[in-house]
Order: sequence, then structure tokens, then C-alpha cells
Amino acid sequence: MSRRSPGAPLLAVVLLALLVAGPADASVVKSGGFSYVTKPFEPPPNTVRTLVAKCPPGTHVWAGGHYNSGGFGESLPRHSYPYDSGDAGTAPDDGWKVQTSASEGVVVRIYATCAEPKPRYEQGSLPVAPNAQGGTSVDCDQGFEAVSGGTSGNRDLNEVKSAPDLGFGWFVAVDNYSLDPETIETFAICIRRERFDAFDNEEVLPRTQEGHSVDCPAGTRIVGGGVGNAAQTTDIAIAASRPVGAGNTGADGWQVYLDNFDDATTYAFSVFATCVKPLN
Ligand SMILES: [Ca+2]
Ligand SMILES: [Ca+2]
Repeated sequence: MSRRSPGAPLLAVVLLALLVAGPADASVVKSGGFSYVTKPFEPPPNTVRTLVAKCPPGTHVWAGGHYNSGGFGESLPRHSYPYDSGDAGTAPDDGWKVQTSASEGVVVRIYATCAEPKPRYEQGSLPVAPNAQGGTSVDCDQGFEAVSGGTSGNRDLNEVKSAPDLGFGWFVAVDNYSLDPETIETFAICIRRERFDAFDNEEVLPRTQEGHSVDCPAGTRIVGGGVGNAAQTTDIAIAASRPVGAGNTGADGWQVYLDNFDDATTYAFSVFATCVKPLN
């Protein structure tokens, strides 16, 4: 990624240190009652891997995301979602997984926003026709707000939209590159407290990668985020979608990079951050 958010120089130094050391253990930044986990990987080139950032013991996942050091077309994330481990029960509260591929030498970072209060996890399924895009909202119960969401499933489909919807849920969409109908799993993570949003618009030109970030409102902390766009065909990939500035109060937010594979069409996109007041 060639562009960084204004708040990124310190982060860049930290990332550089990690790069010099090579992929290492997860780092955890604590702020406002949240544990922000970052786990770096250097996956084998051009194979699809599922990479994991685990929440610390005693915490549950509220959101997650991914970033990579590659440029246009050098990484193709398929799905980004909360997962369940071998703990008691089946709640996908244990951390964040991202299914992705990357070119040689590309470092991929997986992010998880974790906290002691346990959110409510809503799940659904979405059938998608061959060579088409399918989308759906995953609703939260009345009185809850969605702070994040995602999809999991076949590697021939990739997530292209993931954002708060106009109601009480989270909207996700995937492009199905396969010749078969496929069904994916969908997720929304819902909380019973007030959500503060930030969003802004950007454009991605044909055959390029574009990034954009938004900051949380003053007095709030980043939880999750995502991206909406009007691309209706298999033109777009979410190259990165991640929290930035976590622990840096007043300069935290969400960052998205999109790859536009179309030869002619410029697509507008919206970057969203979901933020809450500190938990403690
Ligand atoms: Ca679990
Ligand atoms: Ca379990």
C-alpha cells in the first residue's frame, strides 16, 4: 500500500520493526476497555490460506479486519469473519479469521477488536448464483446495534461489501467467480450500547488500488468498520479493511483499500467506522 493515513507515521515505525523482524507474535494494544490484536503473517505465495488473530483469554471479539503490504492485485482476500474455537458453546466470539491469498513477500496483518463484554452474534446464509454478486443484511435484534460483520465460505467467492445497513444490521455482499451456485455464511456482531459512526467517500480509478480512512468522533473508540460501493459485477476486491490508530485516542478510525479490476469504470466507495464510548 503506497498511501497511509495522516495518523500513521508512528504505526509505520512499529510495522517497519515487525517487518525487519519478520512475521512474529501477535501484538495487543489496550485502550478504553478494548484489546486491539494485530497478528502478522507472510503466507506462502499464491495459495489461499485462512489466517487467525485470537482474542486474549477472557475477551470476546467485537470486530476484525486485514491489511497487506502489497499493491494493486497482490493480495486477494476472500472472506473476513468472527470464528468459534474449541471453547464451550458455538458463539463465534474467539477472534477473527481472514481467508486470503498474497503474492510472494507480501506481509498480511490480521486484526481483532476484543473486549470482556460479550456481544450478540447473528448468523445467516446467502445463496449466490454463478458469476454474480449476492448481498444481504444480517439483522440485529431490536435494541442492538451492529458494530461489524462478515462472510465465510468458498474461496471462489470474495467479499466486496461489508458495512452497517440503514436499519439495525450489517450488510455484506460477495462476488461469485465460480461456475456453480454457492452458499456462504454471513455474520453480524451486535451490541446493546450506542454506536457512533464516521464515514466518508472516495473513488477508485480503473485498474488501480485506492485507500481511504475515517476517524472516530471525539470521545469514542474504534470498534469496527467496512466499505460500501456500487460495483455490481466481479470488478472489486477489498484489498484491506482494518482499524487504524487503535489506542491513539482521537486519531483512531477505520481504513479501507479497494482494488478495481475493471478496465474502464471508476467506482465510488464509502468507508465506515463504527465507534463507541470507552467501556471503562
Ligand atoms: Ca466460542
Ligand atoms: Ca466453541
